[in-house]
Amino acid sequence: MTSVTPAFGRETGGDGSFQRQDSAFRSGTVEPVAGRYHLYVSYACPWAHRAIIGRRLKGLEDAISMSVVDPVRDERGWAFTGGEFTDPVNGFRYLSEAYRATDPTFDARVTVPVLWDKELGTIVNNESGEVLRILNGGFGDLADSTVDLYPEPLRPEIDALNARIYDTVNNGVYKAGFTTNQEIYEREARGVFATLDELEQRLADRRYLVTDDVPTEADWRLFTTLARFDSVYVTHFKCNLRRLVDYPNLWAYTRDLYQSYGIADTVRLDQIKAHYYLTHPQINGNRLIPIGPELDFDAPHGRG
Ligand SMILES: N[C@@H](CCC(=O)N[C@@H](CS)C(=O)NCC(=O)O)C(=O)O
Repeated sequence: MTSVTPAFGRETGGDGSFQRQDSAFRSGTVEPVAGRYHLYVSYACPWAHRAIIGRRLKGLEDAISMSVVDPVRDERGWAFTGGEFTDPVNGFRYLSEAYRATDPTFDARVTVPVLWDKELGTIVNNESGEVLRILNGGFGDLADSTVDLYPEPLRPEIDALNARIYDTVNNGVYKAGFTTNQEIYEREARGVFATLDELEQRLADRRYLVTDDVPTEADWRLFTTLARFDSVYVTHFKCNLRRLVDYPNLWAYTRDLYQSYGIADTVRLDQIKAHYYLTHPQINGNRLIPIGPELDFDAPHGRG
């Protein structure tokens, strides 16, 4: 019944579970200097999507440059393959070059997002939750001070939501999708829907997870998973008890966020689908990209 073939090398536990590696570079310090920092991202990746959204919401697109890796990668990892996927800052061919410039002994998995310091020529931080905090609070007058994704009085509630949503939704879909163990798959997949069911109730009488007025960090961290849910996680990661579109509140909430603050432009479903369906051959051996589903993110959301 169960198989324990390691699918992800060092990120596979002895029981076939997926165990995400810790991010290696965790400095929280930036100087609010325009043009000094650079973001390396993938539009495909839900973690990098947090950083793309933070940069947009805080009005930091002129102050912090950004380059995008090709969503389709091989065993050499994220790459700049030309065209829209180039690195004008360092001319890297592979994102691994940024990691090795920072730590020549680095030999773990190279991930996005990466916040890069052009002056020091090193990675500042490669943990997406921390990068989002740095974008929210670290850039002083360069950033839009009217937007605060992590307001002081709301922090305990945001932290609690983040912890639950990280474990059972953001990373929950990965734990369900990447495990080689049937029991772990079932437990993790059911856990995803237990949380979505709860969030569906929560969003019945409030516009956003924490407040009615404005989205916080907790909303955007949930959003990047929901935006990928029906196109990828239902099929590719077998989280198929329900679809996002089967949840009236969660689906309307997703459209509400999608249609606000110029976020639509950050959701690149073509790159998202290409990445997942083409680069996990252990899950999708024939590397076909599904034609659907047809989703209308622009349909009126009727919230707020
Ligand atoms: N803890 C990291 C995780 C980031 C992560 O795992 N990103 C994935 C893409 S979704 C990645 O870069 N994977 C490397 C690969 O697929 O080779 C964070 O939140 O920043």
